[in-house]
Amino acid sequence: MQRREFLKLSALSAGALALKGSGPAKALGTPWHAKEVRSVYQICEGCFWRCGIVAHVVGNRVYKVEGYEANPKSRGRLCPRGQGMPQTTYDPDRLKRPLIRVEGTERGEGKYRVATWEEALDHVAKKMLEIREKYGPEAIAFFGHGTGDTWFVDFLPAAWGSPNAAKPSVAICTAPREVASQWVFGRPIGGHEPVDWENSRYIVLIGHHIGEDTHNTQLQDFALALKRGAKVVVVDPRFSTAAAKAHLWLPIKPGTDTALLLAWIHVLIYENLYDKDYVGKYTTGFEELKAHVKDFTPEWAEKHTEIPAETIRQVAREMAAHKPQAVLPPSRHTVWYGDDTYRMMALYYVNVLLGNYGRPGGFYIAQSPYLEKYPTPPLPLEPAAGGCSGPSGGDHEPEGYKPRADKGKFFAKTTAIQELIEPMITGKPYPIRGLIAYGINLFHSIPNVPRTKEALKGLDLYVAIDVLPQEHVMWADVILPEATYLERYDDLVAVAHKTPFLELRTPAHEPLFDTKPGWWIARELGLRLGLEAFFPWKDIEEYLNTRLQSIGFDLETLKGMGTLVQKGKPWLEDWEKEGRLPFGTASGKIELYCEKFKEAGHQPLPVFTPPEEPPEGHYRLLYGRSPVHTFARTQNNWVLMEMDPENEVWIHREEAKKLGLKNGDYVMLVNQDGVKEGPVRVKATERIRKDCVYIVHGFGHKAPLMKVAHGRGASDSYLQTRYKLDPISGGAGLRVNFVKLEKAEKPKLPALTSLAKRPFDERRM
Ligand SMILES: Nc1nc2c(c(=O)[nH]1)N[C@H]1C(S)=C(S)[C@@H](COP(=O)(O)OP(=O)(O)OC[C@H]3O[C@@H](n4cnc5c(=O)[nH]c(N)nc54)[C@H](O)[C@@H]3O)O[C@H]1N2
Ligand SMILES: Nc1nc2c(c(=O)[nH]1)N[C@H]1C(S)=C(S)[C@@H](COP(=O)(O)OP(=O)(O)OC[C@H]3O[C@@H](n4cnc5c(=O)[nH]c(N)nc54)[C@H](O)[C@@H]3O)O[C@H]1N2
Ligand code: SF4
Ligand SMILES: [Mo]
Repeated sequence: MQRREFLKLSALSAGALALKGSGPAKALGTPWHAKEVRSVYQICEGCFWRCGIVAHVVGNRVYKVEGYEANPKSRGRLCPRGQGMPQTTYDPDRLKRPLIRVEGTERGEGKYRVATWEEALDHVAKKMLEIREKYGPEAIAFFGHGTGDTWFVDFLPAAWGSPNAAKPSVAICTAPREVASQWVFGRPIGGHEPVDWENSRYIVLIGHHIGEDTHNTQLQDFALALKRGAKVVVVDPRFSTAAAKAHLWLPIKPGTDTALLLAWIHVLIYENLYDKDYVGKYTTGFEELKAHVKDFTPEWAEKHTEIPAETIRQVAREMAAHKPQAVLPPSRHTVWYGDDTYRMMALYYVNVLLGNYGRPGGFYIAQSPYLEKYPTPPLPLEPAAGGCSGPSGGDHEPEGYKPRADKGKFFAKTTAIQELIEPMITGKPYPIRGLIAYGINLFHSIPNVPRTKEALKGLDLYVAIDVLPQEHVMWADVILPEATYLERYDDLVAVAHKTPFLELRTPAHEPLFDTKPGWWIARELGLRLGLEAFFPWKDIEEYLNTRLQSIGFDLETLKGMGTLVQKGKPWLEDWEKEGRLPFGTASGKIELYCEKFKEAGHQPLPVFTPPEEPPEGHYRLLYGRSPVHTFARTQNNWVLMEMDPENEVWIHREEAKKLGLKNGDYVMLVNQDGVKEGPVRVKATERIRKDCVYIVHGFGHKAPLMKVAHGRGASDSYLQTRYKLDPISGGAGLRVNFVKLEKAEKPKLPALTSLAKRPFDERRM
């Protein structure tokens, strides 16, 4: 490693790792930079782009992480979050030992005693078995997110026999785009959006705020496309970072994108601008679509979207002029207004009319790398949580097992995490009495927090497996502190991509304190639950090695290379050479009309429903990302907080003036149900429409033990007491909440610098 490079970075991270402040004076040993530096291949856990990284370690400290050149997710670079993430491991506030809630105290009081792992796991297992005895295995729900969720939401519930396993990254994120993609193309979009940025000449972003949404290589690709001269159009009620780079910004009225997309379909078809050969060869249902959009003229769309008809027409013509190298990438967070599957269908149809799916400059065809599971006896249930599949027929329901508690509420097979809260309260359709929460932020990720709190209060068992004393964690009966990403192995990560690949997480050092990796916790729990047949491996290295042997590989070799890239088949051409098409739909083609939706009582073609208007004096609450934070998981990381210490509420300058507010003032946000959040700083700007306000998600922590995060900014989640269920995908539309602004005092908070300097004391609880 280059010493200069190392020092450059360590100037940032050595400070971050609180080297100087580690307690009372100690005799000076060998300086860290004179010791042996080890380097291991790791995977960043800063977000779910999951960049391959190299961690440089001295003793029990990672001093530097860098992007791994050979890894397709990072290509040698990291986003700022990835650079700052190691601080999580050395956060003085992190969870350090298993904790059991003090007997006689209520959930939410936050009174705990330290326990051994033995005692904590025995306690959890005993309670789980009692619940199963009384109500059946389905009465325990498993919620989780993160690289380790494979153990807790995929494997353990399937072995245990509960179909109630769910991730917020589905029903509160990707469900509409995945379900629509399954029905239109018979393929998923998947974790890595298969957009061929490299060859794209005309890019239309709907919402999708790349630049604030900083998925590493996606942002790199977007920047390179701009550099190559691709034209960019951004449709957003807010002048986002991407809009600032675009050739055209369309400040659409929130919630009316489907009208815009239908009008684009209209222009492409009725002005004969679409790719006729492509449509003829690869699609079914074109005539139905054509008839459907007959009246959806740009003039019709103008009334709803407030975008001039001429502009709508002009963009459609420009897209067509660049086809097939014109693309409308799907955004990721697609749960907006409750009719989101239709919006995503319409978005895919525009792409198809441009002839870009499976063609350079459009979408490539992503494939998963090949790898076998570790051999175990057949699991009683199929893992349910990742369920993003569209076709809803044939749910796998083996005899003796109940269907998921949200079944029948919507059309697709997707698990709707927010719909599993209700049975915890009402006992309907059957009781859910226990919850295992792994790496999910119950109060920041699931809408209607009061309801979630009510549900937690009534449970017989609530276990949190986490790394931080987040508010919801301090409600649990038993808190199991996981080792952080840098300290553990996880299962192999298999990424569907243009070049499918596998990546490995190797521990950089031993877990600090009395923390344990997720695989160990899951296995120890499994053994106590009588599930030993499903955990036949003795440790994780044996498990990983056996899986790798299924592709003629082994763990030692992968440890030395981190990422294993396979060959893909990205273009339609590649498939046609083999005499087949990649579409997994019933017809084997791209479907522009969905018979199955019709049979189920939905519309077979995308329809537009105008959104509800804000009540008098209220604004629609929009939300998004900060480039240096991830959800509500990074606000206790002072390295990142130094760059962005609080969120702001964006409001149009004229609206602010009307309310007597100026830049830098503080307000409370009060939602339609009277819930108050804040105080939060005002950003009066021309960069947003007058009918909405905007905040970054993830702030407004109410967890006193998270000393850096506590009390800074406002939470969008607490203001989302309402959501609108997408009846097809089960997605929870969150943009149906309204707020007004009330003047408030600037909060008095300790300076961040004073918090950053706290010692990292290994003895603290
Ligand atoms: N730095 C960072 N990056 C992240 C994440 C993170 O936490 N931090 N999270 C990652 C994850 S999991 C996800 S899902 C993605 C989310 O990021 P995206 O998928 O890009 O999210 P969107 O919801 O499409 O984008 C939010 C934008 O939508 C705009 N918007 C609001 N309402 C409307 C509307 O009605 N119409 C239109 N056209 N636009 C509207 C908002 O003003 C905002 O600019 O980000 C990913 N990247
Ligand atoms: N209001 C609102 N809700 C949203 C969104 C929004 O924008 N606004 N976004 C939605 C989207 S797109 C998504 S993908 C989801 C994300 O949903 P989550 O993944 O639930 O979001 P986070 O806030 O990152 O919460 C992660 C939790 O895992 C813990 N954690 C971090 N690292 C580890 C680890 O290594 N091990 C363990 N065991 N725990 C760990 C954190 O302390 C935290 O408690 O949220 C969705 N919900
Ligand atoms: S995009 Fe950033 S935070 Fe996400 S995995 Fe990559 S480096 Fe980490
Ligand atoms: Mo997401």
